[in-house]
Amino acid sequence: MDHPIIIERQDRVVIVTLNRPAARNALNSAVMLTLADDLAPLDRDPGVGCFVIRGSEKAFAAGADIKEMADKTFAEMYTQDFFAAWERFAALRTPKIAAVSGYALGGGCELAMMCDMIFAADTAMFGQPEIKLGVIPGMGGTQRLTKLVGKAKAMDLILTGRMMDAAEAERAGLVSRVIAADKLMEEALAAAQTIATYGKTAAMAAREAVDRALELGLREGIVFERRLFHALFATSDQTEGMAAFIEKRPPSFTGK
Ligand code: CO8
Repeated sequence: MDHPIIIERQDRVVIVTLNRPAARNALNSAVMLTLADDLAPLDRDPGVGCFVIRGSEKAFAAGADIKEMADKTFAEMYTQDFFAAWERFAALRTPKIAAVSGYALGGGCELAMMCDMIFAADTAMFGQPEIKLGVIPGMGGTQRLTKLVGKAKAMDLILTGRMMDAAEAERAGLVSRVIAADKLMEEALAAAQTIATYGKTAAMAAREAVDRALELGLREGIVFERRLFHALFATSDQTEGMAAFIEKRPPSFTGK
């Protein structure tokens, strides 16, 4: 059996390719557990500054694996806490970019939303079609999509099961950039490489602070941000970054 994901390294960037193209990258337990297990040590590696998650040209991922789920009972789903391991992927602290080409449906859209940014090819199609299968999103879709695009669009997508294209997804605020399909990886890698040149401590703190905006009230969020900002003055990257600016030279960050 092919490995469910392929991991490649380009300097400080790790490219993760979902590798079930014949099944439109349907997200089965093997994909979930391999992603969580294989990315955990890379997340802790100071030499890794950014992840790029991609699928195939046709499908980023067409959702949870319906064939794997179809015969499960409530008791099996509940006692196994089916899909709880996705939280381990969402909790990775290294910045992660989803490079979405083709379908990002159901769990595929939810996986993209677990990333910090979504870069969409102009071929990308997003949707939460679970209602058509007699269920609802189960990997965070009702929560993350609503936080990201608001109730109006989230209800529309989740209740009708329709797809939205990349342009609509960008207008809705789900997607950071829409890119010609043949330039998607080039642009995603360039952004990942830029992020990876910065200090990993600052990059982790930045994404953690932005994420908190989805969970905290404004006052607590601003205090959380300010405390992290203060804490970064304990890093040599702060000394280096500010000295480099004053000395008019490029900084050299170490993540320390
Ligand atoms: N699961 C399993 N197999 C899939 C899936 C899937 N989600 N999507 C596609 N496949 C398989 C097809 O069965 C087909 O297999 P085979 O060749 O053996 O017949 C193969 O991939 C190719 O698929 P198509 O021929 O349909 O390819 P098309 O290019 O014509 O269409 C689509 C692509 C539009 C993506 C279409 O395949 C489709 O609609 N797929 C299903 C999309 C969907 O409903 N996704 C939601 C899944 S449910 C979900 O994600 C819930 C998440 C939360 C669960 C949490 C549990 C706790």
